[in-house]
Amino acid sequence: MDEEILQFLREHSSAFLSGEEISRQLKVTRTAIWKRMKVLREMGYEIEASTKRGYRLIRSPDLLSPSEVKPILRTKWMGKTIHHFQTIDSTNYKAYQLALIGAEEGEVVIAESQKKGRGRLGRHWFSPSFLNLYLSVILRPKIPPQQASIITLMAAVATAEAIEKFSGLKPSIKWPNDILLRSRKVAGLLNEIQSEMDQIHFVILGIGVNLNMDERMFPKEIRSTATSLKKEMGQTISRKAFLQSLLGELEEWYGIFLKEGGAAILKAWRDRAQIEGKRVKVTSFGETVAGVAVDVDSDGALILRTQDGDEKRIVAGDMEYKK
Ligand code: BTX
Repeated sequence: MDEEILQFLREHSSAFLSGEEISRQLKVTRTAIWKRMKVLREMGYEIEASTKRGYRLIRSPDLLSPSEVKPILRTKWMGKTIHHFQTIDSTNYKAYQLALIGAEEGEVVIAESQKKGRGRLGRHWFSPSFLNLYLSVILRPKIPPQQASIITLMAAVATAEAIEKFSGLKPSIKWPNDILLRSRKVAGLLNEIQSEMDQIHFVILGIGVNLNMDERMFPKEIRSTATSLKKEMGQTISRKAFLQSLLGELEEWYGIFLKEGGAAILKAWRDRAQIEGKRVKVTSFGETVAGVAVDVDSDGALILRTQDGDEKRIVAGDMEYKK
């Protein structure tokens, strides 16, 4: 009902709308409208109320609800359906459940906060309210599961491009899927797939971007390794505007993948990551290996030359650069 009230107020933003008119249109009591207005104000909507004339919308908060986001989206199909939550366990989990019951390609789940934001390998993604972006996109590419990692690389490239176009700063990608500004993590990606032997059913692209967190807001344990766009740009970020940019880039890069194949994605990923020749340490399944990074292959695996000159292929893990 809140979305309907807002839609109605927006359509008449230059005039007052009486409570009676709204309650007639939405077929609810005036008391119910009054209660919803109170809730909307608590959410940050500035609504002028006059006993004689009714209600008027003065200003909207930077919320990521469909009624705020849809009018500014420039995508053709991505984000046409947005499932928006004030708070949720994890947008990835929700998107997965929706995909299982038939949600379509391009449907998006957004939350203002996550109680159990998920990182890779069961780790936690810090997801406080109203500051950042927590997003999961459902894709249904007709590709075999072996090619799924290229979709992860694609999402990393699209996120880095969105950050660059939005801020003018130059983010880099750190294997496997961290997006860094000045060597600090500004965004993380967690992609999950559901497939059978030779066909993917769906991919969930989970993306978290730190937008408006100040340094003191980060938990101590990640304060020196994480950053936000606000911190890097020195100004408050419009989350709506950033979301518009991110969905635009995701749609474009996914289109490039479908049209030109994985090679175009891999090239863009390599340009961003500049991994070749870097001295690194990788922890994978409890084992730590040091060496020089050679490349990332089309499956997203890291190729490492170890101190004994052997080449190792590492499919999953955490990488650190060595000085
Ligand atoms: P990751 O495992 O590479 O990174 C998780 C690690 O990053 C944590 O262990 C912690 O050290 C650090 N960290 C936690 N929160 C933050 C943060 N906000 N900023 C910077 N560093 C942090 C990365 O996993 C994948 C993250 C994906 C998050 C999105 S949000 C939308 C979607 N839904 C969901 O549950 N997860 C994804």
